[in-house]
Amino acid sequence: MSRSYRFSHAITRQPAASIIRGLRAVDTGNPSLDLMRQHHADYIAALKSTGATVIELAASEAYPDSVFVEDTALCLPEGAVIMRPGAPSRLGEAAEMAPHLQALYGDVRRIDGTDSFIEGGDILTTEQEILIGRSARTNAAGIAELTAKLADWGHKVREVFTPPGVLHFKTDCSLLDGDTILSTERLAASGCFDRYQVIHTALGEEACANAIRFNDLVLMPAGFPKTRDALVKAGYTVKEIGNSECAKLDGGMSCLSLRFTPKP
Ligand code: CIR
Repeated sequence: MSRSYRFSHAITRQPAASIIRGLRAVDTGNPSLDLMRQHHADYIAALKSTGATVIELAASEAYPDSVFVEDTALCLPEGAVIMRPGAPSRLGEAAEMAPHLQALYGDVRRIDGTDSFIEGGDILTTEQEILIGRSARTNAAGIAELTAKLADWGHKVREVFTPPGVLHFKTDCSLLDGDTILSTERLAASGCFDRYQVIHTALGEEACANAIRFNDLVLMPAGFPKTRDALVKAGYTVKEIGNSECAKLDGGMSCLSLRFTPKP
């Protein structure tokens, strides 16, 4: 079926000038907005090159991290669920995404429990199940609420753990195809991917674990040659995208889009 990596649509949002106030675990300097815009354009061009429709939203200055649209929603074949980000400065971003998904989907639900926090970066959808990593941004109440809200769509949800000090579950892993995950060794060591084939990021290249399989392409951040070569050798068509500026804000390939095939 390949519903976890074949998509007709993506949504992106232009980086805002306020990105210099974006959240980061370690301050390695502010990103260059110009270079980030160039990388963002390359990213959108790569998505479009697969035949997908990309809905490009305008920058939202009120939300410095709003270029990282993935955290605002979970998009599935049956419908979409609006998240409730655990970062207070990002809470309002989710509501801003809702009307764009409502325009495309017949069923849009919301995480709305006041104790529930959950961000899309902690959710990995595979062909068989939805893995949700508990993290500093995603708590047990958020996972429980999402699990309940997905029940009638028939998805199997499995709670896993984001390693300490890692922003999101998908900071350390990506889906490559129906059976295969790209993962850092530290995350795979937790056993969460024991039922999958795993390709490890090369030692010292852990920062490229956040890639995306999008139709026939694997988009990965540029500058990680050993892992790139391993993916090419395994038969994937790899497209490298500059990520130096988003990386300063702990962002990678998955964060920059919502990927889905809407059901009206
Ligand atoms: C944040 O800390 O929320 C942003 N600076 C980075 C979000 C990255 N999103 C993602 O991994 N899905």
